[in-house]
Amino acid sequence: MTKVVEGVMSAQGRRFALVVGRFNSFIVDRLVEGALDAIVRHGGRLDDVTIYKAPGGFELPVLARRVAKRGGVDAIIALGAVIRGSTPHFDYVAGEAAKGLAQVAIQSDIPVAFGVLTCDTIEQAIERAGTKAGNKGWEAATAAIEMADLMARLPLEETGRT
Ligand code: INI
Repeated sequence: MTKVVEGVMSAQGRRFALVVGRFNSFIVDRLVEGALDAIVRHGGRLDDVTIYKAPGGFELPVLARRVAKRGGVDAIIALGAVIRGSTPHFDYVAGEAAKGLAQVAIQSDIPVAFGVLTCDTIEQAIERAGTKAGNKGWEAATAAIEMADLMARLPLEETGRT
């Protein structure tokens, strides 16, 4: 029989950190609401969630790295909104946020869910922050919940590797 290992969608007893870029806060605040709602609806407790706020998306990787290094969290949920302007600034901020957050997850062994909107227009961001296209904060939180459970099923001690 083939063995399948996957996480279940339960946040019960799990500790989460939200690392949040304050830039475009009118959008990002909706993502935070969505993420907290997803955690609670999956059995998690608001007391087990800490929200860390940075100026913008560019700062999220270093903040997530510090949070991961301090320990005590089962998954990190990165939330932000990068909206394209008339210069290439967008590409640098969005690119560094995505690359940096992926690096933090790989290096720290703590799942980092990517709930950073990268949109061409404010309308696209609004659509993804609790309106037509759902709430990407909610989606990121569900990925974090699943990954936290999955990682708990894969303890390093079993193999002795680090
Ligand atoms: N930060 C964002 O999170 N979203 C944006 O759309 C954005 N734009 O467009 O400039 C943005 N810039 C700030 C950036 O993240 C840093 O905070 C800033 O460059 C200081 O390091």
